[in-house]
Amino acid sequence: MAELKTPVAPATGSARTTSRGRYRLMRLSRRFEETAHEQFGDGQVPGPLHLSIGQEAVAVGGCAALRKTDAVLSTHRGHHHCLAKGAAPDRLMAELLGRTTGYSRGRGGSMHVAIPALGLLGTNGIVGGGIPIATGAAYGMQAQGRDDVTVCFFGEGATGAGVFGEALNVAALWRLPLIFVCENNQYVELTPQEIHVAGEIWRRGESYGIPGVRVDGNDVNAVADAVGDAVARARGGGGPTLVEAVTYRWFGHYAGDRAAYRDDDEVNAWRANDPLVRAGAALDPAERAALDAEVEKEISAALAFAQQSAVTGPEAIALDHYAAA
Ligand SMILES: Cc1ncc(C[n+]2csc(CCOP(=O)(O)OP(=O)(O)O)c2C)c(N)n1
Repeated sequence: MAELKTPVAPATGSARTTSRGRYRLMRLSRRFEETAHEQFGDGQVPGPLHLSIGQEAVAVGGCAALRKTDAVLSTHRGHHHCLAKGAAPDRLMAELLGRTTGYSRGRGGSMHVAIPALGLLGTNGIVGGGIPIATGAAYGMQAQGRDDVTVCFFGEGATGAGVFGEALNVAALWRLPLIFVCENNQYVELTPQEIHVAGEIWRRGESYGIPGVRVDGNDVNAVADAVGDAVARARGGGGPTLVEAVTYRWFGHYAGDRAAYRDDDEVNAWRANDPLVRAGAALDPAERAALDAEVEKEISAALAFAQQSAVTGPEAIALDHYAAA
């Protein structure tokens, strides 16, 4: 099979540091997922789909201070992390639709996206699975004498995994350049967090000497400031930080879950606290409309690219197992 030639469009510079850039990326993420959801409904997504709609500010704010050479570890709910780290929407859409031009040649779907050239070291179907990988990535950066950092996104459900405690210990002991970002969307699969999570997440690092902070995860600037401070400290050798960003998952756990276990009033209150609307309030309405129109074009092009790409066949299974000698 020919090598993929589609250029990667990294989100760098003003894309994540200005109000305009942050709003645009959040809008891109929102429209990307709405489009993927429609495709899922049409039977075009051959795999599960977990939507992060309502949580865009955590990813965009969380990646705002990052360079291409910094690493990000994502989760099963990771489209927004991928886009915020610079993934091209066309190749990401192609992955979801099982096409040969997808980031993993259409073999993995949304829970198996890795883009090493952009520092995106993987979405992950194993709850908490990104945490040890992030710890290793941060150790590698430190061992190589680089001033790059690793940001590890995970849900509040993952804080119950044993590996979280192990990672906090090692990260503190070795002062690793690692930022733990707990994206607390308040539901762990189909049950509210109160059933699974004891104590205060942002204080979990206290006894290890890891500073922690809780932020409004629907305020992109608040997330960017908190994670930005942590990134600056990590780059300077100051070690890890734990950031808890409180947000809300608008849709069910997976596409198809009608989330009947939630109260309408609760959902509506969180929808009224839309992080995208809040980010857009900083812009002139005409500028916002122009950005929305740009995003619409980009999403249409991404979908067309995916739809026009070849469907991945069984022959792809044998590719990429060994590095070229
Ligand atoms: C090790 C492991 N246990 C259980 C599951 C099944 N599972 C998938 S998502 C999920 C809940 C994750 O909750 P959270 O970490 O809060 O992330 P969110 O879904 O809220 O984004 C569970 C239990 C899994 N994928 N991996």
